Amino acid sequence: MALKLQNAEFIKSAASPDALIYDDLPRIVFSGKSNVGKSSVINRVLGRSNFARVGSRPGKTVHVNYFKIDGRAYFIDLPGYGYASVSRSEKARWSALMEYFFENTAFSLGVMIVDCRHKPTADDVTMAAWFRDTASPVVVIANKRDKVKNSALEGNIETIRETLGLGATEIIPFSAETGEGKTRLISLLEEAVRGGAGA
Ligand SMILES: Nc1nc2c(ncn2[C@@H]2O[C@H](COP(=O)(O)OP(=O)(O)OP(=O)(O)O)[C@@H](O)[C@H]2O)c(=O)[nH]1
Ligand SMILES: [Mg+2]
Repeated sequence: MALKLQNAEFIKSAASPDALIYDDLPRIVFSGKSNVGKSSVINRVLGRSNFARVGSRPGKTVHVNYFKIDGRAYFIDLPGYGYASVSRSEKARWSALMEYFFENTAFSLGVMIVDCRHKPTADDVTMAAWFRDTASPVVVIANKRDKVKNSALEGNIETIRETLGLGATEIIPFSAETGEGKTRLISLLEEAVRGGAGA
């Protein structure tokens, strides 16, 4: 049965490990640096204009946001990283929460979002390694593709692949603005949910 992506509800924002959700529903995890477009990608996939909030103050909240999709899966919007003016204590809180999350959370699909225009940052490289260590399936979204010339696309995708050490991991050129890449991402999301629980 197709996943009714419009049927999405916000469940909660978890600020600490004890607030993370561990039940039987499959989990799909969205991660990327602050302002890369995590919320915009989720909104595009759900066909909603501002459901996962598109941030006006990037990097401000260190929360793990849970959305329940069609009563069948969670989309998890992880807190962004790499925002320069975040305080040292907030950065420490981010690291502790993310370390706990990645060590204790099994998921059906990791959706790692990077900026199609730029070489991935050192933080992106760390995040890619965390995903790799989980051994869960991962797809990389090269977002903001609308801002990249066609002639530069292939080279940028290759740079992303090499910098993150992705091997054969799929990279989808994506635009939350135009919807490019959405059909492919949705088919991977459907497959992940059909595949069952996070474990
Ligand atoms: N041109 C273009 N702009 C985009 C795209 N995706 C996101 N944006 C813009 O990038 C900015 C950040 O988007 P968000 O979705 O809030 O990014 P985020 O990763 O959720 O940010 P945080 O939650 O603060 O970490 C917004 O101004 C979006 O409109 C895209 O594909 N193309
Ligand atoms: Mg966001």
